[in-house]
Amino acid sequence: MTWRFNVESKPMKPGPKKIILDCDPGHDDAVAILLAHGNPDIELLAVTTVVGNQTLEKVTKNALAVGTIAGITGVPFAAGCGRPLVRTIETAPSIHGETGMDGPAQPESTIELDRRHAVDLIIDTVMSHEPGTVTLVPTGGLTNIALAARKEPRIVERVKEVVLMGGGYHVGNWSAVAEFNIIIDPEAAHIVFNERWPVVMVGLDLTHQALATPDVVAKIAAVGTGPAKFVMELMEFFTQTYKDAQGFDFPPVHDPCAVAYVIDPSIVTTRKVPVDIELQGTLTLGMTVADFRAPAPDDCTTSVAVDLDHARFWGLVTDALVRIGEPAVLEPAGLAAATGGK
Ligand SMILES: [Ca+2]
Repeated sequence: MTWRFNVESKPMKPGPKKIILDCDPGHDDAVAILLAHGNPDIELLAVTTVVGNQTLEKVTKNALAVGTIAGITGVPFAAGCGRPLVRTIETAPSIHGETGMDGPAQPESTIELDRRHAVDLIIDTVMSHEPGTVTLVPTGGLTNIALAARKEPRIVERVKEVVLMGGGYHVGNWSAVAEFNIIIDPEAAHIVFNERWPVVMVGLDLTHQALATPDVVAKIAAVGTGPAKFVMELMEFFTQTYKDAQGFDFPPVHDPCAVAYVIDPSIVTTRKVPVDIELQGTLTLGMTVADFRAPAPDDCTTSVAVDLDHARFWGLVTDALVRIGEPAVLEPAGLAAATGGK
């Protein structure tokens, strides 16, 4: 064998990480969209919506509003499934309000919805990119992702990994042991966790470390832009509902943790463990059952997020808001609406 060296070649700097954000905005989904858009190491290929925190119609309207506030252009937004695969619709007004994103006023969207179904947009996007280059980041129920895997099974080996917010290996938030995104469509979660693609579960164990503490909110306030003010108003509402409904002093901002992991995996410590979804339990439906017995089997494709670097995580969020700045697409009237006219 002859080794050839090219003295002029330099190590290639890896390009931005390509992601599809599948979400149900949702206060924390909104922050996830802003982080994905504002971070230079992420290329946002598509934003897709799924029933969850509120009805599909409401969360889709919210996604478009966030896209408008962030000044996102050239990224397709598409609506997906309006109900879970098997179960009836369950939404979360106690946390996210009647609109799904209560708190700040919303501007009229300047973004036109893509005409494709989200499932088709996900498939088209994955199939039209090089294998191993697209990461799926679901931050809602897994209905769209499960359906995409069933409709076009070839996406499973083409997707780089699925980094999802959902589940929890020792705590629930919608039952004693189940987390909202999983329990609202446990059959979809079962499909996603049992496919052969790598799955990183960014669950409550991790996201309950991502609290929007007063020092964090002060740093966001100091950014001083419309989008930053929008985030502050989201956090104001979220703080109150998390206090009233779940007894938190400061709200856990779940969804951007999954985006942060994609940006810089060193911010989130993970551990490889088999995870499966309970579909039969009378008390444990939707539980993400993690098997911590060591060693993990060689063919294990799932890992769970364990520890968050709180300061670096919120540093990423604040930095993204600084980079987004004051988007030009927001007319003064729209900005006034976006920030409650204050
Ligand atoms: Ca969500």
